[in-house]
Amino acid sequence: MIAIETIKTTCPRDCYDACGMIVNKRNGVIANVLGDPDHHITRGALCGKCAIAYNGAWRDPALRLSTPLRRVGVKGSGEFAPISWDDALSEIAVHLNQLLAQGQARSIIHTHYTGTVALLAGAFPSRFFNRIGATEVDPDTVCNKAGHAALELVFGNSLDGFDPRSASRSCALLIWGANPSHSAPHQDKFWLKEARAHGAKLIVVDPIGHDTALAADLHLKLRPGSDAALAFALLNVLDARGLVDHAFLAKHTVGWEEMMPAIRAMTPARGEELCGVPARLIEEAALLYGRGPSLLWLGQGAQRQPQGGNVFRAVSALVAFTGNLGKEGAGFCYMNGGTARGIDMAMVTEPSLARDGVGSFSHMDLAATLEDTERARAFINWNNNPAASSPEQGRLRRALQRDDLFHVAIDLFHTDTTRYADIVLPAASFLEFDDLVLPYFDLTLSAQVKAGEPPGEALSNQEIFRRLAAAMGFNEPALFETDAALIARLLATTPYRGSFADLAEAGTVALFPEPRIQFADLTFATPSGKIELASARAEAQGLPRMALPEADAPPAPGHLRILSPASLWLMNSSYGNDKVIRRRLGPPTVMLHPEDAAANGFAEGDQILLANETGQLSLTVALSDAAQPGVGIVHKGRWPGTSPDDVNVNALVSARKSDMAESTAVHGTEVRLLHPGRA
Ligand SMILES: Nc1nc2c(c(=O)[nH]1)N[C@H]1C(S)=C(S)[C@@H](COP(=O)(O)OP(=O)(O)OC[C@H]3O[C@@H](n4cnc5c(=O)[nH]c(N)nc54)[C@H](O)[C@@H]3O)O[C@H]1N2
Ligand SMILES: Nc1nc2c(c(=O)[nH]1)N[C@H]1C(S)=C(S)[C@@H](COP(=O)(O)OP(=O)(O)OC[C@H]3O[C@@H](n4cnc5c(=O)[nH]c(N)nc54)[C@H](O)[C@@H]3O)O[C@H]1N2
Ligand code: SF4
Ligand SMILES: [Mo]
Repeated sequence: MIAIETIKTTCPRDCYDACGMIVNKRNGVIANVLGDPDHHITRGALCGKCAIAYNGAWRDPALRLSTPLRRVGVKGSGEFAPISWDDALSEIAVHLNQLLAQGQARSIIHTHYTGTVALLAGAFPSRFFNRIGATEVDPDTVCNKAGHAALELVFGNSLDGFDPRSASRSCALLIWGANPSHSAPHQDKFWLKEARAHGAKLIVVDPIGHDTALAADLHLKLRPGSDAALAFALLNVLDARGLVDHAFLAKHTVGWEEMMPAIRAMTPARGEELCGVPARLIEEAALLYGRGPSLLWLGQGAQRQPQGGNVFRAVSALVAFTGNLGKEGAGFCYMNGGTARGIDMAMVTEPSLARDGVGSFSHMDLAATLEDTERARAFINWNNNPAASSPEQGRLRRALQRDDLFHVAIDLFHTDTTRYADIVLPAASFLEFDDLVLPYFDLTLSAQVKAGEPPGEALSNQEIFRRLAAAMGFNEPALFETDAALIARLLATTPYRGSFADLAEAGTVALFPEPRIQFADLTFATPSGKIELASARAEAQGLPRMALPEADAPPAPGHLRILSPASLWLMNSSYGNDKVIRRRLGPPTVMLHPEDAAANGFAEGDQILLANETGQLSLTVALSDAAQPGVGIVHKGRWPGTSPDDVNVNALVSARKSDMAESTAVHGTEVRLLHPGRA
């Protein structure tokens, strides 16, 4: 008799879709992991990358870490020997307790991010780091912090987005600096198509002609970093065509009058000069969006520019000038946080454990900090792979070679980062324990359900830090709270009235029967209680009082702006070790516009060397009209160790910060194009 069992669970990766999944088990063993045909987003198939990796590398016992390891070779050599959990945890505890006894808690640096964004596995370990008073590398600074900071200035909240279900009432969807065809494949395939079938026009603002942009009604293929100028040009048209909602401005905003001179000066013709977008398209886009109600999806690409904060302040002014808020079919979304669903992340992270506070610095300063023997004595990374994902790759890896930096890495796999660790701890994957997932696009709630046993002795992040807390001799109950107890407490704070077992059966539940109206009461957590288009708070932070109508200068001849957005086949650097994924990826390429390639003497398939003061990277040339002159595309996330010169695109990315919140300016990276033989 074959025993068949089916378990519903949820993909907890850093992805807009939060897919529902079906795990089929045969005789107690996972046979396959599929998309849930009944899930409202997924409707059957997982994305290509997860369909491969969750049935490949993530369940491959030969690739998964299954026991704690201690380094036996030189740092970076990748030579390790298995040790017991007791030995591993007591060695870590001895090191950390020594630093605490010396008053050096802040020199314990930890970094974490997107391995899983489920509530417990993504955040519970912060309790431990709060308790010891360690220094956290501010995770959002490598991804989206400039955008958060900008939206907080303008609206008082960056984590309250539209409810995607409201799109059925919208006349236009404006997608600004996101690529759903890669980063939200199911929203692309279903949500966008259905909104358009209901009559919404789709406008995409992106320097790349990606699949979502090509399918749009209008694609504004602007120069990278010229978004603020484009936003002002759109506002110019709205003003000239009488599409500004003056009643809304008067009642719910402050500072709009101060923007008017710059708006009146940014004619579509001037916009075309600065952004490279034909004036006619600027006119058409403004008319479509301005008619409303319209939704604005603020992706994460545009705010990863050197002036990304300014860009977000300028673009979000479109919402205010057209009164696209507080009503059906209108709004903007960067991402949806927990508050509207009753979840307070402090319940998971327990900041009150930090009796003497904690430290924090920008991810852009990671390499410089790890080089510093005073500021960094121990380094713990969990849920991330900085040797692949972080800027200043060469410098970072040299810092990781420091013999006097005690490094613990926690991962499912041996990565480019674990190579440098003193102790490697094996983590259980999301298929191997229960958790809660709070999707960040939809306003739903999902269960992550244990479907199988972890390989060997691997443990969930939560369990690792509970055991480490015990090894350190701590006794605060919050450090030992069980998963079941915390899940039950969290569930009780949401509008959902079932138990975890009920949720596990359902998979995903809607928490609001009707589409939630974003900012329904039109009150804002800003000092004035209104949308702040001009802001004294910004001035106090040393920022301009309001958004400026600026555009970055295009690169000099012989130089390229490199964009390194989400790859179709990778999730950040995850899956880069899956052999099927690697076949799909092919050799590492830079996508060039045919005009650029011809002007610089390159043809399809040629080898090319990209170089700047931070580093260099050799790649194969791929020609595509998706690029534009002056812009090269190198998707993020390949494993350096799988590339011929042992680096990926982050070898070229400097520690430059954007204008707000010390956040990444990765899409502002400029390089020279060189012929390898002649370099
Ligand atoms: N050039 C360039 N670089 C970028 C970006 C870019 O646009 N361009 N984007 C940036 C962005 S947006 C982000 S968010 C960062 C992301 O960077 P990271 O957060 O470092 O993401 P990954 O590289 O995928 O690393 C996640 C690691 O967690 C591991 N993991 C998975 N599940 C678990 C688990 O349950 N427990 C533990 N302990 N580990 C687990 C995975 O195996 C993987 O090694 O990268 C940034 N880097
Ligand atoms: N397949 C896949 N999906 C992913 C990820 C992945 O690595 N792979 N990563 C996940 C993570 S951590 C994140 S943060 C999200 C990110 O997903 P998105 O929000 O889609 O962000 P990105 O992929 O970084 O970039 C989106 C777009 O921004 C554009 N862009 C770059 N510079 C500019 C500019 O100056 N102006 C404008 N208007 N656009 C610009 C790029 O061309 C790109 O098409 O995706 C998540 N989903
Ligand atoms: S990464 Fe995104 S698209 Fe892929 S399975 Fe997970 S939630 Fe779905
Ligand atoms: Mo991200």
